Amino acid sequence: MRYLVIKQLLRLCGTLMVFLLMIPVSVSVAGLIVAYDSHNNPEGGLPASEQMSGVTALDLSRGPGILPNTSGNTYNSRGWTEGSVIDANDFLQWGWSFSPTLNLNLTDLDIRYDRSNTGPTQLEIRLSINGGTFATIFTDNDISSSGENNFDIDITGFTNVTSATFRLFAFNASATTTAGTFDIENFSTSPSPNRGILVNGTAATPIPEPSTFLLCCLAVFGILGYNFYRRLAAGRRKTEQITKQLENNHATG
Ligand SMILES: [Ca+2]
Ligand SMILES: [Ca+2]
Ligand SMILES: [Ca+2]
Ligand SMILES: [Ca+2]
Repeated sequence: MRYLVIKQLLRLCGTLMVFLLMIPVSVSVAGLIVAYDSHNNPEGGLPASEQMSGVTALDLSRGPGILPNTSGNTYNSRGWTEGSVIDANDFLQWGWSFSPTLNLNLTDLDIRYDRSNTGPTQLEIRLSINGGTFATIFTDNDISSSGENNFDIDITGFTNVTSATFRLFAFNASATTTAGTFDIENFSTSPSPNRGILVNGTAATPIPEPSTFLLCCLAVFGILGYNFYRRLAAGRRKTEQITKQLENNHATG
């Protein structure tokens, strides 16, 4: 009976070892990749306020066709085209130039903005990953002059990202002078009062050491158990031999 229980335990050990070997070597962790705390910055680029460990963030910056608007507290710009299509030079830009993790997968973009009464009424956000061509990820044909939140813009189609450049092209302003402005505003509530742009995603990280430790423990337990099982089996065979011998002696005696 004891011999059968040990045999079953050894089988279980083997199954557990195979199961642990099948566990993937990394796990996905959801998180913030870059975020920007919107401040007026007449000098130009605004560094990211937060970035995922190891990521080299790009500044929030302006294309050559727009200018900083010096009034107000937020990242405000003027000089947006009055045309009904985008001007290739009138954009805001953000993102990151390097990520050490090859398995960085994007999930969503959160952004809050507004415009002045004569500011641009339409916009388009485009994204380029790993130095590739820009793809449109979001359009807004009615920019609110009192401010609007745009949560969870879907960017799940962008995977294995090492670098990313977002460009927001605003257009269809009714004045390109100081009056026609567009600015990034911080969210007043969730996801954070100190962020106006957030890019989220998942990163693959190595699985922690405990699985390796467990595997070693199981291997040691398996070897010890196997030796014990062999000794027990040998003892059992010896007992059977002696019993058989005694029975033979009794039969011939
Ligand atoms: Ca312009
Ligand atoms: Ca504003
Ligand atoms: Ca809108
Ligand atoms: Ca979000």
